[in-house]
Amino acid sequence: MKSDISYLYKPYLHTRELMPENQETPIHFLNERTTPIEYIYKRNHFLYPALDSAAFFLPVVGEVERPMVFPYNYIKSLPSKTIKMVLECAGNKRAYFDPKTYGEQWKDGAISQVAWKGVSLKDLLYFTGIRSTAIEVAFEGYDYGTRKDIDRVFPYARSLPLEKALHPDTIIAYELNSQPIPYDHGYPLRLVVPQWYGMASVKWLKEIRVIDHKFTGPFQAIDYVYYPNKEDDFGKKPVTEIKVNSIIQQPMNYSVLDTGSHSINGIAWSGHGTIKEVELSFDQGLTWKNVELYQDKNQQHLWTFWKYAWTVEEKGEHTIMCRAKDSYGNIQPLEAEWNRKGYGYNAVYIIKVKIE
Ligand code: MTE
Ligand code: MO
Repeated sequence: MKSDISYLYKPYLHTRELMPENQETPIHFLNERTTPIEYIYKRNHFLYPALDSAAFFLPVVGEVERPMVFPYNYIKSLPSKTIKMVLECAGNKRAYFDPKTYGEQWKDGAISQVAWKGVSLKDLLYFTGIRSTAIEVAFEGYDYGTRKDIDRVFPYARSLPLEKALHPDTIIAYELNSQPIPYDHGYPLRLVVPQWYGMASVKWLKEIRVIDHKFTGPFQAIDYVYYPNKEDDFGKKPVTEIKVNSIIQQPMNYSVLDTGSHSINGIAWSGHGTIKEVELSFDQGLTWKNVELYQDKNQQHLWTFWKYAWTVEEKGEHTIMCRAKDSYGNIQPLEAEWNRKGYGYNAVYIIKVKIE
């Protein structure tokens, strides 16, 4: 009799750093539409913050008509919105940049697909009103720390231009995958900004401040900026929307396979529109074959699963390339746009397999 030992087989997060905690989703081994909470990647700049009861009262201040403090329970009583979306770190795939760039050497797993429930930020700002002087909204988290290039203790904080802050899908979330947001993902209240890389979605919200100037905290003015040059800051641009991207989940890079038929499958995503096409090339990019896409009716903010049935008889090494195209015509380039801090890597995904 065969006994079922499948319970022994399960993936784990892949640790890149422990303090602060930075861990990848085991993305090659998951096919759920919603990443289970224990497999959601973690990206932290500081140690976890200590929270007290003040964390259940969210102040909205600055260039507003009526500064207010919103209690957690009151926020939960307002009309809610659920947003299912890709959460991807801007540093995802940094390890593939050539020349190498400093920072966490993320491979493919600084990405998850999650469901948030919360209140549109614009609904809270409706209560406070906004002065005509306002140009941005700044968000501060409870976590803080120091680092060598900055001579003060500073919190994790970022801003959004007014237009993005007022978008109905920009929410103050209190649930993740139908439960209160776990502590490590931003309990009790978290800003959630679909379509933008993860750095925009500030965890452990302490304060929201409407401001009449450009926010210049380190996580806005120094980090999360594309610097195209090695030495100078010429041509710098802020990191915002998620670029069109894809991975082959299976087979794994450098695996050894039998001749015959194999399923090649993976995911593709974009912060700009939806995925329109995923293509594979078996001849170094000379010709491309369309693969089958598996999409929901409302594919907005979600990744697309794709699959291709590959039959191979020729033994030896094979290169498989994968690229996605979104509804705005953005397509993954052969070479990623190199930048000093290693953000937004989205070159064509390439694996090699050996057929024996
Ligand atoms: N918010 C706070 N307060 N502190 C942080 O370090 N990291 C940001 C963002 N929000 C961060 C934060 C970055 S860079 C990413 S990619 C996401 O949170 C990661 O969210 P997660 O840890 O829930 O996956
Ligand atoms: Mo990130």
